[in-house]
Amino acid sequence: MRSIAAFTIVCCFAYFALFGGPAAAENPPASKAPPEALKKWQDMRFGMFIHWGPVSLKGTEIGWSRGRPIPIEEYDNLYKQFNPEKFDADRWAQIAKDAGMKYMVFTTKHHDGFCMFDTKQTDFNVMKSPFSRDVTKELADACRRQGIKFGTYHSVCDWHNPNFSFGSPHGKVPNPNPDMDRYEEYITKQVEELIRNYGPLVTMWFDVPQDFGRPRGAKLVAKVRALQPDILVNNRSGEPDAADYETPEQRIGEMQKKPWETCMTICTQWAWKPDDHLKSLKECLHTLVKVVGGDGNLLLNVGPMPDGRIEPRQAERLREIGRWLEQYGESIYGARGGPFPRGDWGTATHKENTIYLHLLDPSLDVVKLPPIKRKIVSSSVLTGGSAAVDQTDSGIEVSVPKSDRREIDTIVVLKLDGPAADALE
Ligand code: JFZ
Repeated sequence: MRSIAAFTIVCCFAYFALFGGPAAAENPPASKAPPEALKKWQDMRFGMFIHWGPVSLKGTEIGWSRGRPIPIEEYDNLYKQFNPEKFDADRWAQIAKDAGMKYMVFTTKHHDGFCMFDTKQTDFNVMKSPFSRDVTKELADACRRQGIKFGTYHSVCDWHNPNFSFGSPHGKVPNPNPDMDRYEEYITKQVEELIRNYGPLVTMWFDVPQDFGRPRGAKLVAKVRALQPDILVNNRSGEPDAADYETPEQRIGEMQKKPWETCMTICTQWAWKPDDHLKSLKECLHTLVKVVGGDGNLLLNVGPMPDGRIEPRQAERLREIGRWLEQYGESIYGARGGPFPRGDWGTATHKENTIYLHLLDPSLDVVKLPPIKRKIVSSSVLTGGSAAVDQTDSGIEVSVPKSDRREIDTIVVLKLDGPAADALE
């Protein structure tokens, strides 16, 4: 019984840490981003997440390794050695572009409180490191040059700031004299700096509000929207009802009414870790296809090295993804999920009168799908070869000769006599 109780407590901590505490009845209705801004973001489908900071010098997890295993004093002084001389914002933006990523979200402050931008609110920032360059500004400018939208990840919890309720390790140590009103003022001023000095931003990606609370979260989001009305805000400000999108983490989200974005590491750690396990091309592409098949976006994370490079093997994996998208991106960009729900056979995306069937299991000789109320007027195989497609009132059967099946994804294109969006009976 005790283990069940303990597990329940951990889940509650995790939920409140991620999304904030219980609802406050008096919360005003939350505003949202304009539909056209949301559609532009959804059409992009694929973005680069970057977790970077002086902690890359230790190769341990950003925020979470502060205090355990890295002593707090040592962790907080890492910035005094931070000098990523090989940092080249244009090269990072080029790697994102070559990967087929349409937007970038960069950690301007993680839970450790260190600011990777030229903030006037604290000296605990990258301008005070030996590198003394505003890497956020350089990245934002490089993204604009490369036609990539730029957004910021800004942790709500701040385990370095004595005014926040909790500290390291893991945000589980109550601070002796917290002042959340002063902390709210601090983070609000930083959010204003980010939007005014680095914007317009595609998104403000908040994280781990802990006990910041729904009223403060709602005020913070209202401030963000007042500064930039077309910005997208995620569901981790403290007020999840103010969110434009959900943020399933390290997992493929489910098809749902609310817009959503899976955030996932290309390795296992968010920040750089030597010899970390790198996901295969198949894992990365299956994740992307299944996420879009569920009508979500994928924010795929890299953790750059302490010398300023994105690890060459991670960059190469991203280039492989980009080469696949160059050939088959029409089934991803601007596509919506469905109309068929995902199955062991694979998943479907669609646009106007077209359904893209992503057949992800090459061992299947026949894929059987439920009936649709539209007529299939033609079919083809985007990945090459041929497919037999048989439509009856009881369903659709698709078979691709073994020689035409692709190891990662065989894409069968169905052209319909009407919109694909509501084709399912
Ligand atoms: C959060 C961060 O903690 C993590 O470092 C990374 O930035 C990710 C994108 O977002 O992930 C969390 C946050 C809270 C919990 C788990 C993962 N939790 O409370 O269990």
